[in-house]
Amino acid sequence: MSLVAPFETSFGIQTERDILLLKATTSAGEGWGECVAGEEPTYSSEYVDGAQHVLVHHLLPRLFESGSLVAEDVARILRPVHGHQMAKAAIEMAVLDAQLRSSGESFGKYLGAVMSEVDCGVSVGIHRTIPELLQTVGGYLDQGYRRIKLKIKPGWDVEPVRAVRERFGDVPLQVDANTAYSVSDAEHLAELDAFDLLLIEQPLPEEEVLAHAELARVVRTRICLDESIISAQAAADAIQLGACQVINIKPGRVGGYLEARRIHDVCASHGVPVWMGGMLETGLGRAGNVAMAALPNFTLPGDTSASDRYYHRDITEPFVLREGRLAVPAGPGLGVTVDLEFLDQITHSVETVRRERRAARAAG
Ligand code: SMG
Ligand code: MG
Repeated sequence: MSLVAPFETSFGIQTERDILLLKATTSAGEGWGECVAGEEPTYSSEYVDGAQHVLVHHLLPRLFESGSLVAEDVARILRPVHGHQMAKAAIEMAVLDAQLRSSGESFGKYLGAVMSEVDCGVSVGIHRTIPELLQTVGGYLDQGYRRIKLKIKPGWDVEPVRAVRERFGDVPLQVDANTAYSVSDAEHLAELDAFDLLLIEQPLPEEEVLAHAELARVVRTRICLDESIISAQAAADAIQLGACQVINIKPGRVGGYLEARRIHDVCASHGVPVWMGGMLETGLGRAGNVAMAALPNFTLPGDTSASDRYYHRDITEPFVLREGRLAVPAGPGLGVTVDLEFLDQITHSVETVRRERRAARAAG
């Protein structure tokens, strides 16, 4: 799917998403999962073709071998396979959707949502010039977004932040470096303290958790971790080390909505606020993310933007921004309907993986 506008981060420019969807056909009914891995392994080590491979050859066979299961079993069954959180998350999401569609419960209700709509922010990519950036930010503010996140990298940080502050006053503002700095940049990053940012997201490489704690002693602005937080254990460790004061939760990055909820709970118990990240999801992933963003410790606006921020046409009914908020779907499961005709038009390939019947296996 083509993006409505190119999205540049410190690791490259994206103009489209090659999207891997997973449809689970279970005894309870059907459910959908969206794999958030990108085309290239640049945000993390996962990428969409690799995710498809590991799903087909390593994850789904294990799932099928385990016999009858519920969504709450998926992570444990897949644990022997290391990593591949985005692929695992897609399976768990599809199984959970099938389960909840059949029981009539919404994702929000199941996860523990306490709000019927959520405050939305928008993530603004690196632009060629500051006037172009200001035009984009102004357009999003006119649409009602409640928080702006600027992507930064060395050479595109203090000046764009200053320009946005000067033009748009005290709009809630934060930055995301996607690991582009090193701890020796601490003094430079501290220059951002002058702009009263909500947070600085993932300034250093994901494995450099201790260096984030060191950075936090030099920079006054709160440090938020994204790429580093791959599990609830990683979240607990990072908090204890003083490496972050805020956490960005992305279900895909941590193996699914159930682990994401554990991170929410760990953070809540430590008084650490969280917010919902985004991976340019379609209406499917957006539905799950918006539901999760309605949990009580999601106290900062998320990268849960409206469908038209990403795609001219979504594969579900579009999510529309109203007064800077999106409504949490209330219907069973994800609560959105896939436009199968449109999906069919934009689908490049379909691969079906079936559970082998025991008789067939016995017959060789
Ligand atoms: O979904 O609105 C969105 C994108 C939010 O900036 C965003 N995501 O590191 O937080 C992040 C990036 C990673 C996605 S790059 C494809
Ligand atoms: Mg990020």
